[in-house]
Amino acid sequence: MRSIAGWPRQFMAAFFCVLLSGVALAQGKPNVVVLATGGTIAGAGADVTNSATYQAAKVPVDKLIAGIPQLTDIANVRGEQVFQVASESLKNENLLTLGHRVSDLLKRDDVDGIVITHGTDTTEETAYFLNLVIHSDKPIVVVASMRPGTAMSADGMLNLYNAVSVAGNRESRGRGVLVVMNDEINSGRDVAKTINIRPDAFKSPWGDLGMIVEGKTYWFRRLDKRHTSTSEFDIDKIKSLPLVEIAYASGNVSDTAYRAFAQEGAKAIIHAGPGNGSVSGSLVPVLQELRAKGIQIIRSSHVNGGGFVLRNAEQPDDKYDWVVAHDLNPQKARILATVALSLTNDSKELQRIFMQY
Ligand code: DAS
Repeated sequence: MRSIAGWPRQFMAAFFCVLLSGVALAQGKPNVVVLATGGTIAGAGADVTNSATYQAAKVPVDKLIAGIPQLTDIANVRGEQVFQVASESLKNENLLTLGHRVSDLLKRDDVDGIVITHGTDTTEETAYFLNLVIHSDKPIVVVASMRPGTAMSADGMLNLYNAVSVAGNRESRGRGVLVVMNDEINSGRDVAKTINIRPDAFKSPWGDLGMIVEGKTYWFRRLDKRHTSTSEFDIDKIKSLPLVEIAYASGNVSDTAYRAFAQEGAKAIIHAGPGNGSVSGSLVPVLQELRAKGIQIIRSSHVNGGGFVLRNAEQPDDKYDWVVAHDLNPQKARILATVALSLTNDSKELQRIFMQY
C-alpha cells in the first residue's frame, strides 16, 4: 500500500479527518474572551476554611481559565489581564479603559461574547456603566465570586463556567450587560450587592432576568430600560467622565461633605438620602446655593430593595431644579450622572435620562 511521507495512506486520511473535525468543532463553538480585572474570583486565602479572609486580585486570568478544563467543551476561550485590583479601588479611568477594550473586541467578527471577571464590591457600577456605553448586541457578562478559589465551596469556578456559557449563547444577545452569579442571570442595570458575605449576595429589586443551570439558560424577562445598542451614550465618543460625588445623609446631617465636594469641582452631587431621598430642612438652602452655582443636585435613596424616589413628592424638585434618581441606588446614580454629564448639563435632559436608563 503506497504511503505518503512514509505514513500509511489510511493513517494520513484518519489524521486529516481528526484535524478537520477538530477545526470544525472549534468553528462550531463560540469565541469568548475573558477580560480579568481582579477581585475575589481571583483571590487566594491561606486555608480552605478561609471563605472570607483572603487577598483579592492574586490569580492571573490564564490560571482562572486553566482551572476549568470543561470550558473548552463549551467555547473557544482566551483571556486578557486588563487590571489586577480589588474593585473598590477602580477609578473612572479604569472604567474607560475597560469600556474601550470591550468595544474594540466586540467589533471583531472572531469575538462572539465577552466575560469580565471582577470584584463584587463595584460589579453593579461597572456592569451598569458598560450597559450604558457599549454599542453592541453581543453578550457581555460580568462575573464575580463571594469566596476565593482556595476556600471550601468556592463559588467562582461555577460562576465563571456559567458566565462563559451565557456569553457564548446566542439567546443572550440584545439583553444588555448581564451579571451571572449563584446560578442567576441579572441585569447589569438592576442588580446590586445586597449582602456583604454570602454567595447569594446579588439581587435585583425587579427580579432576575433568568437562570443558568448546567450550561443551559432559562429566560423569564427582558430589561425595559434603554441599554447598549439603544443607548445615546457611546464609549467611542467619551474621552473623560466628569466628577460626581455621593453624600450619604442620615439624621443630624451637616453640609460639610456637600461643600467639600463643590470645592473639589464636582459637577453633580448625589444626595443619598433616607426614605424617599429626603433632605434635612437645614440642608435645603445649601443644596439650593450649590445648584445656583451650576452643580447638579440628584436626589437618591439609601433605602434599597425596590421602590423609587418620586419627583416633587416631599421636595419641590421642579422649583429647586433638582433631579431625582428614580429607582437607582446612589452608586448607580453616580454612574449614570457621570455618563450623562459627558453629554449634557441640562437638568431637564438629565431627568429624562434618569427615567429612561
Ligand atoms: N474587595 C472585593 C472586590 O474586589 C473582593 C470581592 O468580593 O471581589 O470587589
